[in-house]
Amino acid sequence: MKRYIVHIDMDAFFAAVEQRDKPGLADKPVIIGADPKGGKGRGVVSTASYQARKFGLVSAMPISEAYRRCPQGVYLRPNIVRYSKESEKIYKIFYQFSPLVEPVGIDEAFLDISGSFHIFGNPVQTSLLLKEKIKKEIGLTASVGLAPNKMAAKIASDLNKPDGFCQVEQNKLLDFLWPLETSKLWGIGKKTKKILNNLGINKIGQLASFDKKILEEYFGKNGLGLWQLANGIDRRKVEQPVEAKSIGGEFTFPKDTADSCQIESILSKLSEEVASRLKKSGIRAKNVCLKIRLEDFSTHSRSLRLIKATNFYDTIFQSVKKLYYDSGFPGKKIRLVGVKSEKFIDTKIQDTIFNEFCQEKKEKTDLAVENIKDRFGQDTIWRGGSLQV
Ligand code: TTP
Ligand code: MG
Repeated sequence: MKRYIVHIDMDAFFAAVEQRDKPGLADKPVIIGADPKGGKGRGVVSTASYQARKFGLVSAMPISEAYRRCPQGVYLRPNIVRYSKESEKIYKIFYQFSPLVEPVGIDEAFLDISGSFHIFGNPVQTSLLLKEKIKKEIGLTASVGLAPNKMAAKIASDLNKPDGFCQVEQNKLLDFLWPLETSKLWGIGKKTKKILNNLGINKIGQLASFDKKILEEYFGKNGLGLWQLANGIDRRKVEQPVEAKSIGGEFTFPKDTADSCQIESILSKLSEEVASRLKKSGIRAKNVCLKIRLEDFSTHSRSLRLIKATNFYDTIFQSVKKLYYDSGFPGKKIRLVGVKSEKFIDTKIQDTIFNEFCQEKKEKTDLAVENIKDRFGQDTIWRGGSLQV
């Protein structure tokens, strides 16, 4: 059966929501990200409206550089909660067009419409209707790629942004791919691109006609994968969501710090968040990980395998504290810390420690704290360990 895969990606998503909601911003260069503080701010650009992109602004650019390039821009802090709510509404529309939706990000998904396009007409009409519905009901524009596979659909959605549409038909797939730079292909980052360039490969067409064996020598089994993609072969299915593989959070200090009190306090808050999300998801984690970014931007991670899976704040906090003090970084200035839990098991599966009295007590305390927060707000109750900052 012929496959029709749609890749849809909202245009300048965070900025577009602000432009829609705040009067007077529609035609302005709008930058969402850290506070530029008159050019002295730290942090990066989350996204820039298409008007701001004319000044060369892109995601992940230091906010100070963005300010230098576009001081007249409107700089706003991100409001993730609002964007997530919009994302939920947008995803509801996706599901009206196919049950087979693979979320890629807050503003981006694959839809397999092979079995559903008949309801709306043909695949092109379905894709255009999807775009139209989002514009009408949400007030935002999206760009859509329609192709026989995921790789080509993803490339196509990016080609005519913003408010773009691009169809790649099966019999024109190679004509579409081969003139493009190899970096357009999935999985080709800077490192791979450099090796390919050294082999004299710049365009996808050159990769497609290159000796498979030599590619395998350079890239192992990925070599064959790259060659297949270049030849338009991509049988990956649109995968419906699987459960999250990790739950975690990060914090960037306003000023790099070596103060262990401050660091512990943030680790405590992050551990609390992680424990709360684990409990709400009905899971426990076997691994706890600590991420540290030093002032020189080098990023380090440490992880601990717990004897018993947990969703207790105390266990998570004690574990990350231990990871921090064993890491060799106490005394060094830290820019960012993160706490992550992974390797989940369902809480319905009992293990011995879960029934032990002291663990039950800890769980009851955690639940009581959660209930107070849910009823009276996140800031109504704090743990002793979170109070130093
Ligand atoms: P993208 O879809 O990559 O970017 P975009 O929607 O802003 O622009 P485009 O029209 O090119 O699709 O990311 C979606 C949102 O994710 C984006 O609006 C802001 C956020 N984001 C970041 O916070 N940091 C980043 O580095 C990137 C790439 C995105
Ligand atoms: Mg987008």
